[in-house]
Amino acid sequence: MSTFFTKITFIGILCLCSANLFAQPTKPDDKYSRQEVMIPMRDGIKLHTVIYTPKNQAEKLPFLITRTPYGVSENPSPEREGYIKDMADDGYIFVAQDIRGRYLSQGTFEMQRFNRDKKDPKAIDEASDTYDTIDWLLKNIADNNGKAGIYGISYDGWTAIIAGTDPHPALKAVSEQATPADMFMNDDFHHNGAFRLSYGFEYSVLTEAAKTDSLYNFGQYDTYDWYLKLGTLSNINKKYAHNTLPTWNNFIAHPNYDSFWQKQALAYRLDTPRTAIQHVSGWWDQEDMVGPQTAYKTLEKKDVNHKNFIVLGPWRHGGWAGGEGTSLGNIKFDGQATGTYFRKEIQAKWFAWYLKGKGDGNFAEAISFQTGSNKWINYSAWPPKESVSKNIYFHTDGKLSFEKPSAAEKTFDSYVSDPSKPVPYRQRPIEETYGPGSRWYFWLTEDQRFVDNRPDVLTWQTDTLTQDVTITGNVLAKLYASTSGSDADWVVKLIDVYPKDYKKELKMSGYELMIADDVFRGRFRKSFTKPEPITPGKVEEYSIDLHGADHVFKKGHKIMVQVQSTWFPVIDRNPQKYVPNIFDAKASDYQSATQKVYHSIAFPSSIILPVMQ
Ligand code: PG9
Repeated sequence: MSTFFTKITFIGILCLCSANLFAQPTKPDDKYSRQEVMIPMRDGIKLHTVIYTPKNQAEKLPFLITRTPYGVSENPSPEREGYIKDMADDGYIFVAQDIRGRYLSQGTFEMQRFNRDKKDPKAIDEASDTYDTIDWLLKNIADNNGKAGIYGISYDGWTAIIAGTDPHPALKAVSEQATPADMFMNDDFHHNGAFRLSYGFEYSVLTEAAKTDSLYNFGQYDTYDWYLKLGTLSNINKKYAHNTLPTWNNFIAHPNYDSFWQKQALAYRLDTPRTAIQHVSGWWDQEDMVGPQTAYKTLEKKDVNHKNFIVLGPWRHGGWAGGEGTSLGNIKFDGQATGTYFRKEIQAKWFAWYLKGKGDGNFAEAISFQTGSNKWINYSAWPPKESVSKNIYFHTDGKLSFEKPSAAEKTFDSYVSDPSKPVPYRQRPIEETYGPGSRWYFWLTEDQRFVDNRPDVLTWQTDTLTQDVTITGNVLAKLYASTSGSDADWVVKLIDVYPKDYKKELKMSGYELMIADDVFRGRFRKSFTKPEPITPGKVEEYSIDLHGADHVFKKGHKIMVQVQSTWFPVIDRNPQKYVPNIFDAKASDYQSATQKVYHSIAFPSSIILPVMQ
C-alpha cells in the first residue's frame, strides 16, 4: 500500500537524498564484532540494542550511542556509514538502540515522552532509559574507557538532548542535531501555532498507523489536490484515521499552547548544560531548523562552564550526515564540501576531545557556514555581538528600503486570500512528504518565482544592491496588517534575488532564494494559550520571528519580501473566520478575506535585519 509504510525509516529518509551513503556492498565488515542484546531497564522492560565493537581494539574505548524510533536492525556498521565514518576511524564502541515500544524493543512508544516523576524509582523516560543503558554497557562490555557520548539527528537528536538533561555520570558529550525544541512554536508540527498539516498527518500515520492499513493511500501523486478535497480537518478521523492515531488525536485535543505542549518543550526541560553539548542546525532544515537554535539559546543562559556549542550550516534536515554537501537543491556552495567538513573537522574532533582527550579542545562557541559568501566563520557568541538591528521597510509600488515610509505614499497593499485556492508551499506536484521522487527535502531552497504572479502574494524589493549586505543573527518581521475576516495567517519570506544576468551560473539568473521565513497564526497575536478573534478591519501588529540567518546579499542582488496568507498543505488553511478549535471547523467556516498590509508612517511594516557592521 501506501509508500508511507514501505520505505521510511529515518535512515531511509537520509538515504533518499544522500545516494552515496550506502553505496558500498552490504557484506559484513571484518573490523567490527556485532552483537544484539536486550538491555533491561529499571521497570523490567528490555530495549533492543546493537553493539559494534572494533575487533582489533588497541586501547580502551568510549561508547558512542544513538537511540532511535526508526529501527536499528537495518543500520549498517560504522565502517560503512558515511555519517560516522570519521569517528569510526578514531575508534569507538558504537551502540544503536530501538527506543521503547519501537521495532524490537519492548514497552510502549509515546511521541516525545514526558519527563518521569522522579519520586517514583520505577518511573521511566528517555533520560532514564539512556541512563540504564549506559550503566549496563559499562558493566557488560569489556574494554570500555568509562565514558559515553550520544548523538543523533531529529528524533534521535531529541533523544540525545533528553539524555543530557539527567545524565549518567559517564555521559560526557551530547551532539544533538536537528532536535525539535517546541512542537507548537516551531519544528515539525506547528509554527507559531499554525498547524503543519501534511507533515503532522503523514508523520502520525508513519509512526502510529498499523502497517497493514491501506486507508491512507493518497491515490494520486500531487497531494495538494488530496488535501484540498479532504475539506475540513475533522474528515481525517471521520474518513481515514477513526481516532486510531494518538498523535493526530493530540493535535485535535490541544489546539492552543497548553501544558501538553509547554511540558513537552525543551525550554521546560532544559536547565544548565550538564554535559558538553553541541547543537547542529541546517539553514534550510525543512523539519527542525529552529529546534537546535532554541536549545542552544536556552542552555546558553546558564553555561558558566563553557560546555554549550552551536554549529550552523547550509543544510536540509540531516543534510550533514551524508554526501559532500557542496550543494542543496539548486544552490551551490562554491565547491565547499560542507558535509564532509562537518563530519571530519567538527563532529569527529569534538567527540574525540570530550570522550578520548584527543586534540586541543579548542572549539569556537559558534561555527557557521555563511551563505552567499560561502565560507566557514567562527563566532565567539551567537548571535554575534557585532550585528546591529536595522529595519528594512515596505513602501508603495513594491519598494523595500532602509528609509521609513513617508506621508506621500499609499498606506497599504492588499490581496484576497481564498481558502479554496490556497498558495502551494512549493511547486506542484507536491509529492507525499517521504514518497517517491519527493522534493520535500529541499523545498526551502526552491525558486520563489513560482508564486510571483499570484494575486494573493504581495512582493516588495530593494533596488539592486550597490554593496554587500551581511545579516548574521535573528531576523524578525514587524507586520502591521488587517483582515476583513476574524482570523488570518501571515506568511513572511525574506528572499535573496539573484541578478537578472547572473554570469557565474546563467541558469540561476533572477533566482529567488528564501533566506528566512515563517508563518504566524493571527489568533495567537496576544497569547498562544488564549487565542482571540481579530476585529475585522482593525490594524494589528504582528511580531514574527523568522529565526537565525548568516547570509550575504551580494552586491548586484536585491532583497525581497513576500507576504501571503496560505502555504498549503504544509500549513493547514486558516478558515479566516474565528472558531474556537480549527480541527472542528465546518466547511462553511472557510471564507475568503481581504488582507491589508500597511506601510504608512503610523504602521510601518518592516523586517528587522541583524546587519553586520
Ligand atoms: N522530524 C522528525 C521528527 C522528530 C521528532 C518528532 C517528530 C518528528 C524526524 O526526522 O525524526
